Amino acid sequence: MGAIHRADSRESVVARLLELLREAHSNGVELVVFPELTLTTFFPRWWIEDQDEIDTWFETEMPGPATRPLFEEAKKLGIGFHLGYAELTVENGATRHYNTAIIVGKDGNLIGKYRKVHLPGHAEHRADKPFQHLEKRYFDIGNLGWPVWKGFNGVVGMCICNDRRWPETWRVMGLKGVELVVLGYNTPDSNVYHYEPVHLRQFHNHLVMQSSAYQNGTWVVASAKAGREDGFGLIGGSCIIAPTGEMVAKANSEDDELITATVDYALCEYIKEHQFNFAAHRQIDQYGLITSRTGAVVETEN
Ligand code: CDV
Repeated sequence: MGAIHRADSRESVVARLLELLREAHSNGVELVVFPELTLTTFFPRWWIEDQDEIDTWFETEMPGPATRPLFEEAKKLGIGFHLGYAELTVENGATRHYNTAIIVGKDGNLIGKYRKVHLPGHAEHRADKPFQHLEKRYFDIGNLGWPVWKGFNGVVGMCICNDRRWPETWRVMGLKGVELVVLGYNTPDSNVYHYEPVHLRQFHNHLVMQSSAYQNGTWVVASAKAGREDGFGLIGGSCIIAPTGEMVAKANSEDDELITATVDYALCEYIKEHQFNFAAHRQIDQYGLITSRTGAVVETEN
């Protein structure tokens, strides 16, 4: 997806999604993957104090009035889709805000929902910075884990943006036999905390997804927002990665653009049965620290 500006309405974004959906359908596509927080600009870049204003970036129902045409058109065309959005809900009497994604099947029924676990950024206003990254202020930590579902002739899972940088995300789904991970991301073209060249940010983006695809024998479809939203750049670089770790399709524009690939699940088996045969080679009695310690502690033997 190209840029979505602060003033753009949900309806105007959905009109763009419908165009992509129709183009995908005419190309024989079965599943379309839209980005993280598809329906709005990447609002965590702004410090907003008024909770009512913050809540205007969130969806209280899915589908709602603005998104229903997308669900209806997808069902009519018999095409599935993945959509990232900001979710406002009430759980056990408490209001919750999640960075959420769903997969809808070709029959229009919900296949699954995921809520982002690894929220990046900070919660306080950093007035000295040219932009903010306030996911830790605006969202609650996802509480659904990393489920996988049968769908699209395989085993499908999701993660969202910063989740893709963490090996734990992928290994949990890998241990559930995932064959296709779909994800959306909004990666700013500069680091809010320190200088980092754009080429390095794009390199890391692809590096983590290609290595994770290989290490878990899964296809990855990664859908970015790109271009400049109200002057703030996003790296783009949407791509489709095979279980070998090889990239088989990549966006080359910063606008709305369809890229496609045919997913051959036999390639998952090739990796899962040989190099990354978990049952044959994993040594779980050696991995305890991974779930018992959060931060690194220097712990030498001498
Ligand atoms: N939306 C994100 O999660 N963005 C992060 C940035 C902050 C590093 C990312 O991993 O791309």
